[in-house]
Amino acid sequence: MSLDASRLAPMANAIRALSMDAVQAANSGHPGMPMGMADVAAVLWSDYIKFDPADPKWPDRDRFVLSAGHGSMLIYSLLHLSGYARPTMDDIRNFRQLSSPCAGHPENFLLDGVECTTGPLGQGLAMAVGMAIAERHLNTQFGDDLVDHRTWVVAGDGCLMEGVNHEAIGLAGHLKLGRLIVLWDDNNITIDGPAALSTSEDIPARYRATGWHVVSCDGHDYADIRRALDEAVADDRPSLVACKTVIGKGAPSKQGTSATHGAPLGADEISAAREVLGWDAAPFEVPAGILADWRSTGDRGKAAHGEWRQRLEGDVDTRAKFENWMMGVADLAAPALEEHIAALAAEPKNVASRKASEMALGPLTAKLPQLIGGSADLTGSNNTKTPSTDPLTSEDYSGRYLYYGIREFGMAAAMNGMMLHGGIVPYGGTFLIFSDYCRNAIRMSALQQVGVVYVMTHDSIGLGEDGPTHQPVEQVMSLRLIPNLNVYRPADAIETAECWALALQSPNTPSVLALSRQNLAPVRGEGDAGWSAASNRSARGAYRLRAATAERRTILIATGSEVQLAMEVADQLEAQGIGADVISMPCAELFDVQDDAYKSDLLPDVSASQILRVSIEAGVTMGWERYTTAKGLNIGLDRFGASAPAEDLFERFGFTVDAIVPQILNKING
Ligand SMILES: Cc1ncc(C[n+]2csc(CCOP(=O)(O)OP(=O)(O)O)c2C)c(N)n1
Ligand SMILES: [Mg+2]
Repeated sequence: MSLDASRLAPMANAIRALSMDAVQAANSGHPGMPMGMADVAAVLWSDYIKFDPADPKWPDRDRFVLSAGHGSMLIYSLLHLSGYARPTMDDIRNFRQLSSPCAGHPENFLLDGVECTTGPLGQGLAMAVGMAIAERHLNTQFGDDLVDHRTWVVAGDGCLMEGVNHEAIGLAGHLKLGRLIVLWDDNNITIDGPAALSTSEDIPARYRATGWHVVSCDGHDYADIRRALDEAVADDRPSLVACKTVIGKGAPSKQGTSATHGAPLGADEISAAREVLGWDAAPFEVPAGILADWRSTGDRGKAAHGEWRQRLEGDVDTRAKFENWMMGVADLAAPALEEHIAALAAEPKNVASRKASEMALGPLTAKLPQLIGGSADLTGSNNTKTPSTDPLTSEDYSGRYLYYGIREFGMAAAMNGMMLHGGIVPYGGTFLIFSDYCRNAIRMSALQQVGVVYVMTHDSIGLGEDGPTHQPVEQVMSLRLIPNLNVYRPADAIETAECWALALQSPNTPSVLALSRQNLAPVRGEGDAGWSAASNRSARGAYRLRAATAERRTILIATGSEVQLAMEVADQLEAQGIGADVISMPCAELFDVQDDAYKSDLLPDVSASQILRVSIEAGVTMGWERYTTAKGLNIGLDRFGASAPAEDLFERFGFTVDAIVPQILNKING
């Protein structure tokens, strides 16, 4: 609709006023960024971005990511002003309070229109890369008629300075994601002061070097903003639009300084700003004419949405395919694995769990087109590629396998973005040790409730010769600390398939599959012939793999590669007349939410002198007391590993029957 400056300026000032007033009322927050980017946002909303406030989840909407999440009042203002049902003005009045969905930083699960949770700088942009990949991929399935949208990002100096930015833009440039447009709030200010305190980087040169188109504009000149956005839209490379802005624009004595970054402006400065901006409406009031202009920004998208619906409904087959696709894979994962598990039950396999994962991925990727795999340059080690997943490249976005390069953090964030986009269920691999490289993105999967799957192989000293830099010791347990993350450590090929089914059955909970490099003897098979989702023994997180024959004196709880060891320890104990249960615990989180009856059946509430509980896991012991009690025995590794063949390391660090049995006997007899 191309409003002129006389209409756009008051629209931008509405953002400024709401931002100043909400931060002042909350007595905390960040007014500077929304005030600085208000003009750019007004142009973007009124002339470019495609959205329909009446249906915030319309699949073909443009995605808007506020990567500079501290400026959350920008997106709350935009959503409210343009007519989304929430946030209401009351929600905004209660910015940062428990009663309001207007949290300190934007949270995807609190408000429609917030496409992803942002605040950890850099990750919004990195997730947007995933969204842009998802858009191009789905376009190959459904064509321009149904999938044809852009991804817009507002990013600050911080987002561009973070290391993950390098990974994200490298991937985006390589994949030529031309519908990704980053609006950089180029204000030369960060918290500590002028950006020059810490950087002298030529950012446009860096972006150009990675295959991006770069254009800059005066972020307070509407015509110039339009010129730059038009250029960005027209270019078939991803675009960085450097919007030269003044942080806190409109606050007369504080604008242009870091004083506006993260603190209320104060009553005096706010009333002076009202003067400067010519804004005489009371706090949390927007004059009707200005509000009407804002409300009309959704008209373009509303019309486009109507036409889109007609196209969708005009073709019965496409519609069915589209709707089925968008339903996800939760109900389809276990059935897709039935034959595979039946075959394993008939003929148990002695394979590494990473190999078992590949074997499960065969039927999964063949039957579930929503699955998109990948690896951070460890495809052959992570066993993540299957015959159904051809590479997704800039020449052919229809592929289903991403060569992420050595970009673990970028990969994890991109996976979050893909899943948040919808229509895609991503899994991606790296060595478990490098979960720490992408840990905050794993945490963001959990916080945002997106069920991506991390395929993390080489899960213990069992990887052998690569040595302690590569041997996870604390990683499995430390990942268990993250809420809403399921950490699976399967014991054999059947458990691995079961864990894959469970991972895909939880679209709102991400999963880490911790998988072995070394072969694992099968512990399952018998009794698994008629396997179905209902008989998934891993579903309760832990189960009695074997019951004591002699009088039960001990319960051995083990995970992954140590389950087979626990079975051998039990054999020895039984030979000495000491009854031992073996519990396989592929997922502690799932066990923790079982009912008391189930838990106390597995772990009866009796004293350690009656039944000793023992944990066996080739990682730190801290945390295992939760299951073994203070009187129990925890077999683990509370130091770094070493470089040697796996068998030598297990021997050296006491993961042998001969080393474990005497400790149990001592405890029982002691
Ligand atoms: C990963 C991460 N590190 C640190 C912070 C804390 N933080 C929030 S905003 C900010 C400064 C960002 O500067 P810039 O992006 O230029 O924002 P502006 O001050 O211009 O609004 C910092 C360090 C964060 N949110 N995320
Ligand atoms: Mg800045």
